[in-house]
Amino acid sequence: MKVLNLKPTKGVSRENFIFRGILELSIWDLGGQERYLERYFSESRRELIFSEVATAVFMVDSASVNPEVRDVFDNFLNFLFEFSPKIDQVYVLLNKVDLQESKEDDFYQILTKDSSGELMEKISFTPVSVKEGSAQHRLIEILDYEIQKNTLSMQRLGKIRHLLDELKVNTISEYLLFNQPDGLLISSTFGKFDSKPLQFMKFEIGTLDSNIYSIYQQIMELQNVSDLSPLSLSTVVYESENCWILVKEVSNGAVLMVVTRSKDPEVFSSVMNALTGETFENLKFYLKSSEF
Ligand SMILES: Nc1nc2c(ncn2[C@@H]2O[C@H](COP(=O)(O)OP(=O)(O)OP(=O)(O)O)[C@@H](O)[C@H]2O)c(=O)[nH]1
Ligand SMILES: [Mg+2]
Repeated sequence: MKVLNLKPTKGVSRENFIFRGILELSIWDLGGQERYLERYFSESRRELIFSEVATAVFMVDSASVNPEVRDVFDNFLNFLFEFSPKIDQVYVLLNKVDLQESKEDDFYQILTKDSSGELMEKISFTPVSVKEGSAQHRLIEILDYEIQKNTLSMQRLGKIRHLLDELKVNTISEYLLFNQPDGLLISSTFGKFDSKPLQFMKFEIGTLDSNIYSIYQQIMELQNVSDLSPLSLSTVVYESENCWILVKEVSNGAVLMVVTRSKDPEVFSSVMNALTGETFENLKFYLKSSEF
């Protein structure tokens, strides 16, 4: 929905993001207007723009086929391989395939004509649509591949998975750990658990838009409690007919979701204990990358 009203990117827009709660990204979105392209390729800027790139994505608008894009693509590849020689794959997304006038095949021809086999092995083309969600899905695949290549990330994921399994055994419940900013799963006692395209959204827990706080305040006054601690929505309990669902913030934008196997009061208290215990503290530790 947000895509519909986007303004053209001015120059380079930078954003930091932790993907799946594990991979620290520094994203450089390069605006595609001609005046900016000239700057990126200029002698004084090209090194700054193209060095230390871990993952490169080249996105084109397949609905407006333009043979001049080939020059831009060649420059992009040349400087990328010159200043970031470790790059082994470049991802080209042929966007807007949802439109009838989309000509991704023509674009593919323009971008690959006369390219060597060696170069072709380094480039992967995917027809996508931001509107339909397949572009976002492809980016997630690309970044998941980065996680898999990164030993440290895989080690951290292993430790986290182990801790979740430990919680599961002690409390007869299933555990799912989500990355709050994008709602993607970090790890779970179910293993893989995918979102459908366009289901990427923030994982938000409830709101405090009610008079709970003022009632709590009054009760504390009646009990003569002087230093009133603030209410926060770090833990929320939901109830279904046959289980409890608890959601608790861990750290670093991560939330843990617990689904109990039964409504047995003992199961509930074991979960409450687990969420304040040592395993939970360890989980916090492994999610804070700087301390690892
Ligand atoms: N139909 C359709 N329109 C899209 C799609 N993706 C983007 N658009 C539209 O295309 C226009 C340009 O999208 P942007 O994301 O701003 O394009 P950009 O490549 O970032 O442009 P620069 O910032 O100038 O580089 C917007 O009006 C979007 O709504 C898509 O998959 N399908
Ligand atoms: Mg843009």
